[in-house]
Amino acid sequence: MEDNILKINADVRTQANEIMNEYSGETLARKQFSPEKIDIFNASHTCLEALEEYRFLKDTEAERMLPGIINNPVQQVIIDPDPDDNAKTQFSKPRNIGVVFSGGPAPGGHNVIAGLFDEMKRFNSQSKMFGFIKGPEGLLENRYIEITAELVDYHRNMGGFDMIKTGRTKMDSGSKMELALTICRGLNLDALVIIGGDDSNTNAAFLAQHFKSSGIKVIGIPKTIDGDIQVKTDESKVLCATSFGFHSAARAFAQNISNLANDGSSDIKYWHVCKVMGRVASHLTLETALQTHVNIALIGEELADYVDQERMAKSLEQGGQVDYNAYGITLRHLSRVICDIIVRRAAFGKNYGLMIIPEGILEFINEIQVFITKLNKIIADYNRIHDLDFHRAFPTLNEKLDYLRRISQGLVGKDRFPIWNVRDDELFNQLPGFFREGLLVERDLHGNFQFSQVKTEKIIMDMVKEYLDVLREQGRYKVGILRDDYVSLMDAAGMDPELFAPALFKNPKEKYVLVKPDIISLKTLKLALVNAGMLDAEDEIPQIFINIFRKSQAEFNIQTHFYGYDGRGTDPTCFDCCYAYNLGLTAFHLIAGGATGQMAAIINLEKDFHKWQPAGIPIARLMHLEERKGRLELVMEKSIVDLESNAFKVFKAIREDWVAACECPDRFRNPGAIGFSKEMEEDRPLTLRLNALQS
Ligand code: FBP
Repeated sequence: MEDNILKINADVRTQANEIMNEYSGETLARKQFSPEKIDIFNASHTCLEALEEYRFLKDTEAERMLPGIINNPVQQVIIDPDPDDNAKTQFSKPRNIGVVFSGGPAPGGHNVIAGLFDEMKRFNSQSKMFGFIKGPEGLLENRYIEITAELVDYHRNMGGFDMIKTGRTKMDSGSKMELALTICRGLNLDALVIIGGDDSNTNAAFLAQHFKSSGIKVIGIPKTIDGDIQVKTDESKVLCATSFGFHSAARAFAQNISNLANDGSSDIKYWHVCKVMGRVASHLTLETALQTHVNIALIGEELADYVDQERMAKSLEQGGQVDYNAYGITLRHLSRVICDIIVRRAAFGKNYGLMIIPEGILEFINEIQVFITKLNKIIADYNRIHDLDFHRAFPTLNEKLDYLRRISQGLVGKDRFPIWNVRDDELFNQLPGFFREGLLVERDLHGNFQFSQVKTEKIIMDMVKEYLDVLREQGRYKVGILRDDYVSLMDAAGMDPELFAPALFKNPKEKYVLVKPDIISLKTLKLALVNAGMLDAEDEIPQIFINIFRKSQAEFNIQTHFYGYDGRGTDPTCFDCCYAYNLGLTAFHLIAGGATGQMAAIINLEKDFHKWQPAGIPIARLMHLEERKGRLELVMEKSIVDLESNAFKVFKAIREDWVAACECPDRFRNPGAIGFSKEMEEDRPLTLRLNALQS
């Protein structure tokens, strides 16, 4: 290997490097693209106008902990036609602005910085921007770089957060906030912009409160591929339809899944099972399903609403009692729902397909949710009481299980009713080892359960496989054979297809014929032929019948895929480039207008670009108490899929078509690659477009 490298002469090496360093035309177009600015930002000055018609309830804990920002109104950025001298000074004074990425990467992040940078420099070329390295950790450790025009230009419209990296450090103590304040003061910052998800915007709110008297403004930016930052007022007016990054990630997942659809429906032997990121919420799954029309897409939020009607009816019939166990879906029942679709498709010759499972689905499955909540508390309590972290104290699964067992036996703590009882212990130990390990995985710094680390798809698909085996044994899982194929085969073998069809098939006249349920082996095949008088008991089964029987036998083969990190790192769609860039511009105008504790947002995101309206949303009004690390904490509320939304209702109404358990062809949709041209701006999340439809 080394020898070969040495043999390349310098000229070849230079030319080779040039070839390999060329950008594709697409990437060049992307780097040179200037996202359109919302018209307001072409004005020489803007001001902030309070929109009193947008109202939110106040959380009493938020009121107590964030008194300095709780009364912020929703503000829209509007043109100031006649700015006074003070306003002009506010805009043109040199500023120092700090910026930090926080949480998982999301496509478009670099454009937030670009928008903020361009606008800051437009008003004063002496202004400076500092980027803290590796997220809030850099802020606490005073690690930063000055962001230059070259750096910004290099990253325009490009994916990732690599310009200044990111991290998940939580601002969870007064001392950390004081340290952050000291560092921001040291840099003489006028403002700090936190580009992050719900937990990072929670950080932003607490920092805004803590920094209030210092005059340093703190502005949050709605970032996350999960799409779970959505803001509606009490009257359901949409202020922020989604976070930036959501569209790009969903489009990237959709493109990959659509490639699988091409492969899967060509070499028709696999069910492709795709786990898709998104933490608790299934927004990404819903969007990806709408983009690709996969055969099965599970929406966690819907499963939580599930009622086993059969069970309920039975219990009411028997004793007139409501059976509360009928509420909520179990893993077992979920696997039955999936099997039903697999079997129905197979009957039409489609023993293959595509399925999407949201990574957070476990949150909506009662029996598992109980474990997650209880284990959260046990781990958090242990960490609070002991010097050593739970996972260091009990590094192996067996040690962890042993600790749990001791809790259930009352040997740990003094609770008469331990949170982990003998029944929990028994049920938990019935789960496979890999899954127990997954449920015990370390929580992230914010106390979130790390869904991305659990092999959810494996536990579900193992149960599916098990039940399909049962159905196969019962003769209910079979591959339908195209009648024309059957006829050709019989003709070629010199047999009369019409004569034998009634003995072999339960639906001999249909376009897809299904071998009778009681024919599940060569033995039962022979029996059926003998009973029908087509064969003598001593005769061998003619090979043609064996071939037909084999064609009807259903193998269940799966390929599993995980889509997450790839979508987080994709280059942004044109929509996200524009959205994120305009969020950066908005952040500057909020700062110049004196706002703090606000999250920059674009109202009317679901509508055409010329209707976009920059605004600031009071973060404190989006906060509520939530169980984190085993106790209640004030955090920004995540939004989950609204089962009353148009997007979900459309999906629900259409999904049976996508199952395509009929003679029809599959309905897969190819959304195409994430391209880059001016026209692509109109390509925006389908969920947003559907939600904006008027009925
Ligand atoms: P954010 O909420 O920080 O935007 O991160 C989103 C996400 O990509 C989730 O979809 C996923 O569950 C999680 O991050 C994975 O986190 P990690 O990077 O720690 O593996």
